[in-house]
Amino acid sequence: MNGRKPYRPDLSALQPEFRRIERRLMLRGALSLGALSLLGGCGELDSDDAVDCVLRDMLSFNDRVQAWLFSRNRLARIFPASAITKPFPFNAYYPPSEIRTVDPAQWRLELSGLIENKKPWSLRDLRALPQQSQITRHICVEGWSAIGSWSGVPLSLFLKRVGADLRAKYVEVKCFDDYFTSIDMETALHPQTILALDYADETLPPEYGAPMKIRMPTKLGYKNPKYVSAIGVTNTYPGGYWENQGYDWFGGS
Ligand SMILES: Nc1nc2c(c(=O)[nH]1)N[C@H]1C(S)=C(S)[C@@H](COP(=O)(O)O)O[C@H]1N2
Ligand SMILES: [Mo]
Repeated sequence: MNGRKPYRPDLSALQPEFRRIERRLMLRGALSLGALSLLGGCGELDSDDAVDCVLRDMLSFNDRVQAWLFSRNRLARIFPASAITKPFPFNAYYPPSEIRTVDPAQWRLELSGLIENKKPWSLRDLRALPQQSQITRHICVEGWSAIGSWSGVPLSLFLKRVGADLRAKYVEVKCFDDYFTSIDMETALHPQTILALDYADETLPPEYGAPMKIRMPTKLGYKNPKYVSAIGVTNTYPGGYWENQGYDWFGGS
């Protein structure tokens, strides 16, 4: 494993600032953050725990606002081939020497949850569906972005094909390197969300998630799972590898 520390928002650092805002709001006779904390079920703002609770509520409020602003019809920017970043960077929660691979002939995409036909899919099955290409920008919260070219099966088409409940809240994704993430149904059905099988017109290589990654240019890097092994449709919040360590769940880009 590498020594990278998981990202946790340092809420304690916000405490003094938070208290100041609280005081100012009260001076102006506005609804105080203390009142807000009671509304949100955080208890009275007399302890640091309660302040922490309100700050956490705000993070989840932020998730809801992002979801509300998101539109299935708003497309991420498309770039010309000349803009492609070469070489495209590799990133994972481990170094390249620990990249895991599978035999493409053995690989299956497992399906679970609110899906009528849970028959596992082979790569051949996926290649037989209509494919779509995109040249888009991938943005990683660690401070880099890169433009790449992917193609594969639109996830919306796939979900309809297998009889997924499209009114469900979440699509969860599991990976064979033990990574996992989950997205809102709205993003799953976005026209630029694809089950990517190719990178730069070649079979997706191991470093970028072979044999299949889910590419969604409307979401940050950590929401774009590589090495995908299973997809589930559910109404129970599934979380994610980085999301459970403090990254925001919606993760729009
Ligand atoms: N299975 C898996 N998917 C993953 C990760 C991972 O560690 N494992 N890292 C995420 C992060 S933080 C980033 S920035 C991108 C990197 O994708 P790339 O190697 O194609 O640049 O993969 C995402 N998907
Ligand atoms: Mo990332």
